[in-house]
Amino acid sequence: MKRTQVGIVGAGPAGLLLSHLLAREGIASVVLEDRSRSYVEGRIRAGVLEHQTAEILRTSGVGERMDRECMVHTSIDLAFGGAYHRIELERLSGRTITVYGQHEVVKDLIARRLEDGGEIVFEAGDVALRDLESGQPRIEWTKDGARQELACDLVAGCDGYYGVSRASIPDGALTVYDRAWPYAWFGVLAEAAPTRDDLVYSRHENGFSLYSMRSPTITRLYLQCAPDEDAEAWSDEAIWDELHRRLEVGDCDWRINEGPILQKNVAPMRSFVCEPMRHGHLFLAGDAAHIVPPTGAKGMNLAVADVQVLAAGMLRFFRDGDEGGLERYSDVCLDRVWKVQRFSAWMTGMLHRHPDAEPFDERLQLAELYNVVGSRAASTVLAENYVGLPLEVP
Ligand code: FAS
Ligand code: PHB
Repeated sequence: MKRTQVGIVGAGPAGLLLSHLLAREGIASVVLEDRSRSYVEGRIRAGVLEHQTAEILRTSGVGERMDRECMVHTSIDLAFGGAYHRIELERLSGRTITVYGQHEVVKDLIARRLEDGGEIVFEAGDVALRDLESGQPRIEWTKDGARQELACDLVAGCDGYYGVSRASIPDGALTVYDRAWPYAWFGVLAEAAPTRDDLVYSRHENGFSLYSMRSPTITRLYLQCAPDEDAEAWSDEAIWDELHRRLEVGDCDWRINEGPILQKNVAPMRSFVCEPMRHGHLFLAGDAAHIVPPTGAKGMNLAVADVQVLAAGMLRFFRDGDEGGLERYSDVCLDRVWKVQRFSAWMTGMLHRHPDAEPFDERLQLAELYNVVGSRAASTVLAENYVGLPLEVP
């Protein structure tokens, strides 16, 4: 039977970064991914890296292309009440954000792991976790018709919300907190040069909209829609009309560039946390343990924070035989997870049209937004959370 120190399920940002950080400390791992390499590298997801996400990529030696191709932003704009309102992130928090697609981070991490001789098994079907509570956990999968098996000391479940890892934990062992939001995001990726430097979050009477980007030639845009919206029912013309309507508000002299739509899809919005983020020798990280609505641009950043804590705990375990870091892993991560859940729910509640909102609720929502942009203290709270709260890795 194959053997390694850490079996990692999932080749998204969490699994790949964990494998990379462990390898830098001489700890062996095998990553098992059920999709193909091209699929995971082509999956368009997050776009905004917190300060320390960019830093850990840079300091761990996988930030070169990011530094060449990314866009560094010092502000974001909130559009509401017929006007634009700037939140000066760097002036208020001393930090900036890095705009660089998650799929680019995934490409960089895969390339580096393979360059370093790392093992990533793509198209690993029917992954199953065994003996998680014993001293000898195992992972099974099927590849090219043959059932494979891996013995490992520790298992990292980095396989996202729909993965097998959390589902492998016995009923009753987890406490789950779950909220489905009454709307979704209609995501559009367009071959159209961005025409504005900063991201725009717009609260409009028709619904929320977000203007973002991926490169000097690719714009990333979102429209609030119903959870069961059919993306294919929207013509390109209808999409652009609604984006212009919701984003080019008031006296703004700015127009979105139109261009070929490369991808469009509807992503449901959920807030989810499972506690604890560990069961026996299985450690959950990233979306496998928690989901946040994307309004705060936190999903991937939270996954990156988890695996920095997990890698440090695993290093103490393998190097010193000290389980202290692993024993505190869940508590340390959940402290941050709930702060980020709060921020993401606050941003979401403040900017989206709620189907059952009363007129009073809508005026309260506007008052919340005016309070944020009218108070240095309130806009500093937004800025500090948006660029990323300091991460203490024990
Ligand atoms: P991931 O889901 O990225 O990776 C998990 C990996 O495990 C995947 O490659 C999957 O194929 C694999 N896997 C799943 N089940 C498996 C199994 N049984 N066996 C083996 N492998 C398995 N965040 C933002 O900040 N901004 C956004 O705009 C944004 N948009 C999103 C849109 C969508 C549709 C989704 C689903 C999420 C979005 N997110 C966004 C959140 C997203 O970026 C996640 O937070 C981020 O991908 C988390 O990374 P991981 O935890 O590594 O999980
Ligand atoms: C993105 O660029 O995809 C993006 C940016 C900010 C968000 C969510 C998504 O809050």
